Amino acid sequence: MPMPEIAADTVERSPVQLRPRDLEAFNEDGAVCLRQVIDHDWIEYLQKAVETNLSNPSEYFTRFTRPGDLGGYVMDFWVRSHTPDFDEFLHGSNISQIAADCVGSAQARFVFDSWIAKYPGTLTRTPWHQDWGILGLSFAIWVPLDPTPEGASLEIVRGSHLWHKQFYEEKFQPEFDSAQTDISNPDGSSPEPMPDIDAKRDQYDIMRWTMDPGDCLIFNSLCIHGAYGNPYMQPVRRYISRWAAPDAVLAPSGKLIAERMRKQSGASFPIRQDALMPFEGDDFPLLPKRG
Ligand SMILES: O=C(O)CCC(=O)C(=O)O
Repeated sequence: MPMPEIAADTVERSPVQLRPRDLEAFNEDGAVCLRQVIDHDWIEYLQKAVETNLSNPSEYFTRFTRPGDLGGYVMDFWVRSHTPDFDEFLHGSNISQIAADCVGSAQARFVFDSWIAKYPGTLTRTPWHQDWGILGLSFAIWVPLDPTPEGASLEIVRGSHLWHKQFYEEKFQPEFDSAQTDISNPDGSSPEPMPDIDAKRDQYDIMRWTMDPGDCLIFNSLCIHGAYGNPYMQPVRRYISRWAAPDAVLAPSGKLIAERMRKQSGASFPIRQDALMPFEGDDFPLLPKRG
């Protein structure tokens, strides 16, 4: 495995503080795009980390495109514990400071991470979905590793985290058992299938951003989000870390996270899908705000 050329502790950490208007957008719209807050040395570091991981994928590596499809859409999960360079980034960069600002606390709970690469010509889209599994404030920090035009960037339905509705996407989220509801829908109903947003795009307030390396997009996990493939000539890669407030707990719908917890702590660890479990163990550290 090639060693990264820069040592994590030699990379400077840029001070960054979310402004009141950033927090307002995060709370009200469900997402905020911060411009040029991640050092470019760290972006290079992450680009290399993705390539290192790609040459030795984890058991969670997934290819969404099928043989014969144009382009390629691939991702790997829980990469921090598989490829230590991601861990270096999480501990050495200002990312935990950004996360802690979002929860208004001195620390934020790191939950898991992933990267996604979509190669030129990919038609396969990231379907509209919500990220379930955590009860309490939780969000993703989506860090583009390549220039990412609007047409390949993440799209978010403004304010959909406040609808108090759970939607599932049957093909993309087969692990979600529709009985595992986290939120009481206002009408007391169960999670419902995701509406066909693309068929009625004009009826939704869809936010999207052209993004460059150094930017990041923070979005509430309950926001409906999705993305096109990659109709451009260059690959688009992103590193996504998922965070929660220190007091957030694993929700009934967090089956994938619970399975991971069980795997890490031995076969005797119970998956109690009926209960709300605290996040435990080295996989889910509380990372301090710094800077
Ligand atoms: O970047 C993408 O295409 C999808 C990211 C996403 O849906 C997520 O992180 O939950």
